[in-house]
Amino acid sequence: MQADLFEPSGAPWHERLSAGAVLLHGFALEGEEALLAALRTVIAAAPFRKMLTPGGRPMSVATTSCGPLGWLSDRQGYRYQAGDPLRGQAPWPPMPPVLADLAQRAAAAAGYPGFSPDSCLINRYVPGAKMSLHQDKDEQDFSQPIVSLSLGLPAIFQFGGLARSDPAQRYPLLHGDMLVWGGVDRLRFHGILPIREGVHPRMGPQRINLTFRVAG
Ligand code: MD6
Ligand code: FE
Repeated sequence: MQADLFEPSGAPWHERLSAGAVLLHGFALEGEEALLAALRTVIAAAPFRKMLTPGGRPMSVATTSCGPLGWLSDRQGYRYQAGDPLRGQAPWPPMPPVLADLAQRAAAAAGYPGFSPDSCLINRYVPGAKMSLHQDKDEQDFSQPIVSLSLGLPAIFQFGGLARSDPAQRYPLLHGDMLVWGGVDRLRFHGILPIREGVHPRMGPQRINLTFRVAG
């Protein structure tokens, strides 16, 4: 247990970033083993692959998904799809209950009760990989939040405004942190700065981010 992530009471520290966004420090550390085992199952079934941006360039992160809908990017654009093109349009692996339950509990802790994701996008970053400023706007229903789980190497999260040119605040995201956002912040631009070199004691030289969504 990393005591410095917790208040003296032992309670995980919930940090409100804005009206609709809450950073739940260390929220996923309890039950970490089951969570990582579930993640390994998903990755073994549907391996990470590098998708192409609509412009035709490979993304610097490698991606897979679980749940009824998976997220895709290619020259046709971004979308959610029930079949995995890498595996002959086979269904994406089911979302492990331990992951769905964690996402639901995080959403509730952040003020979004009843969250029931139908998609979990999994991104793997090696040192140097990044995520440029973007909006998450491929989902059908913006009344539902997005719940993100960070594992492995630390990242700097950029939290911008509703216009790409708005100034962005920066927050570190550490192993076990969860970020929940929705409401008035649902369409804010955000991104991840290039991951710094390092080796995480549990995850090795990588960062894995899971984002849970109601996509369909
Ligand atoms: C990442 N996250 O943390 C990328 N999107 O690697 C996202 O793009 C993201 O963390 C929407 C909500 C939370 C997120
Ligand atoms: Fe995003």
